[in-house]
Amino acid sequence: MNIKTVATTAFPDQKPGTSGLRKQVPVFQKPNYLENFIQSIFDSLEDYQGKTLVLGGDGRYYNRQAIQIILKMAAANGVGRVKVGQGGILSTPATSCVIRKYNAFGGIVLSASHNPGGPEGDFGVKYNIGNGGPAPEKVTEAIFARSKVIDSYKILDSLDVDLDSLGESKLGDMVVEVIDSVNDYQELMESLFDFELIKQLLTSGKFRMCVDSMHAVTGPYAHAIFEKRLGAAAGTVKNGTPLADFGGGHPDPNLVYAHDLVEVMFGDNPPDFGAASDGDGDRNMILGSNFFVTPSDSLAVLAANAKLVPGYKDGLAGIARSMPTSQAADRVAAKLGVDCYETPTGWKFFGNLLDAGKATLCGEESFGTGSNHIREKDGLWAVLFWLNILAVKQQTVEGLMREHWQTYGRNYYSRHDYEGVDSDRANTLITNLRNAIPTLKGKKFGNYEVEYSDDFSYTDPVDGSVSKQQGVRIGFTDGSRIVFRLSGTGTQGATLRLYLESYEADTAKHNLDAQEALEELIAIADEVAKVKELTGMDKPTVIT
Ligand code: VG1
Ligand code: CO
Repeated sequence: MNIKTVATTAFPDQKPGTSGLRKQVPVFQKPNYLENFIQSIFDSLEDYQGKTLVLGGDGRYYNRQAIQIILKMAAANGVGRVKVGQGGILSTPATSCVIRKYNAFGGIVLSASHNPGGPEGDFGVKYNIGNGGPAPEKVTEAIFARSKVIDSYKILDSLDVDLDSLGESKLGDMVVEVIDSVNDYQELMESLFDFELIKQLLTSGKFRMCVDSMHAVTGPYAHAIFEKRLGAAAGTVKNGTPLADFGGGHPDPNLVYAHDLVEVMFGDNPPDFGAASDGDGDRNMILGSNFFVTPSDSLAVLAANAKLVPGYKDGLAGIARSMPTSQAADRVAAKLGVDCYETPTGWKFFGNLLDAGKATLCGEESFGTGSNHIREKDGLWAVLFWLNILAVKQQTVEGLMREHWQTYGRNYYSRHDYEGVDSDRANTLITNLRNAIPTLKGKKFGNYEVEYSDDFSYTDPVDGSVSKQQGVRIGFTDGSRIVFRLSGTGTQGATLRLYLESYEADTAKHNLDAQEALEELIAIADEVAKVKELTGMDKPTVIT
C-alpha cells in the first residue's frame, strides 16, 4: 500500500456554517483545499480505525472528483469500509438513513444544498456523526480548529475507483462498497407509510400529482418511489435526472426558484398535489391546486395528523422547531399535550432532542421537515407523509389546511431575504439591532406593542451546551414576531433574513395574502432596523 504524506499549508477560512463548509467551486479546487478539510475531519475524530464511513453527494459539479480524493484519503487514514452511493449519488436523508442502518461511525455528504452548482457555482462538505445527523457544534469547532494548524495530510497513491458498478472492491486495505443509492431509503419509507393506500390514491385516476426534482439528487428516489413503486403516472416526476449544474437553476424549492412547478400548479387544470425538493433532497415544498403551503404550517399539519400514519400511530413524544419557524406547531403541541422545543436555525440542533426521545417531529421555516426516522430533514418523507394523510382523509391540500386553521387559527408567515448585501453593512444592521434591544420593550408601533426583545440564546436541554447570538427577536404583546438573522450558508457577501409572523384566530380573516396580512409588521421591521437604507435595496431578493 502506497500511503503518501503530503505537506500542506492551512487555510484560515474553513469554518463550517449552518450546514457544513460551503465555498465556490474554484475555492474547493485550489490545491489542497478539499484535502486539508477532509484531513481535519479525520484528525478530529477518534476510534474510527477499521470502521465504516458513508459517502455520497448531490451530483453537483466536482462531486465525482471529490469522492475519489476522499476515498483515497479514507484508505490512507485507516477507515475499514466506505459505503458510497452509485455514481457518487446519495441524498442527505439517504446518507443519514444508511449511517444509522449499518452503524457507520459517520458520513460525508458533498453538497451545497440549495445553492447553485456548476464550475462557477457552489460546492460543500458536511460531516455527519454516528447518529446520522449533522456534526454538532463541538465537532465542527474541533474540525475548524484543526484546519487552522494543519500541516500535512495522508492520501493513498492509487487509481480511481469505479463508482458506477455496484459491489465491493479494495483500495489499499479498505473496502469500497458501491451501494444502490435508493434501496435502503425506500425500505425505510415503506416501514413508515401506508404504501398500499397511497398507491390506491395515486392510481385511482382521480388524483394527479407533479413532483419537481429540479435536476437535483431526488430524481432517482422520486422515480423509484412514486412512479415505479406507487404507480403514479409516467411523467409525474419532472426534472428527474441529476445534472452537475442543476440545469442552470437554483435547486431551491420555493415559489421563486421552483417556477416550473409553480406554473403547473397555478396554471390551467392544475394537478391535485405538487412537490419540489432541493439540491440534496432534504427540503420540500408542498403545493395544492392553486395553493401554497407555508413550511411552518406543513410541520403543524403533519403533527396534528400524525396518528393517521402507521409510523407515528402511537403519537408524538414532542415537536421541535427552529426559532424563526412560526408558532403554528406550538399550538398543535399544546393541544396534544406534548412539549414543543425552540432551537437555533440548522438541523444539528435537533439531533440531541431526537436521540433523547424528547421530540418526534421537527421542522424549519426554510422548507425543512423531518422526524426521528433519521437525523436530517427529509424532503420525500414529507411528501409521503402528506400523501398518506390525504389518502386517509380524502381531502384536498387546501381543504386540509383550511380545516387546520379553523381548529388552531392561522399563523400568517413570511421570510424576506436580502441576498448579496455588503458584509459590513449587514453586520452594522445586526449590531444596531443588538444595541437597540434594551430600549424596545414597551415601545408602541401602530397597533403593536413590544413585549420582549432579545438575541436568541439556546441551552441544549440534553447536554447543556449553549449557543448564543442566534438571531434578534422582537415579540409583540399579541404573539406576533419579527426576527432578524444573517444566513450561515451563503458564499458571497451576506444574506439578511427577516422573518415575520402574526396570528389570526378569526376564520373569516384567513383569506388574506400573507404579505397583506403582514404589511404593518414589514413596515415596523424597516423602521426598527433600517433595512432599506442599510442594504441599499428597495425590496427583498426573495420572498417566501
Ligand atoms: C438555511 C436555512 C436553515 C437550514 C439551512 C440548511 O440556513 O435558513 O433553516 O437548516 O439553510 O439547509 P441559513 O443559515 O442560510 O439561514 V440545507 O437544505 O441548505 O442543508
Ligand atoms: Co438541502
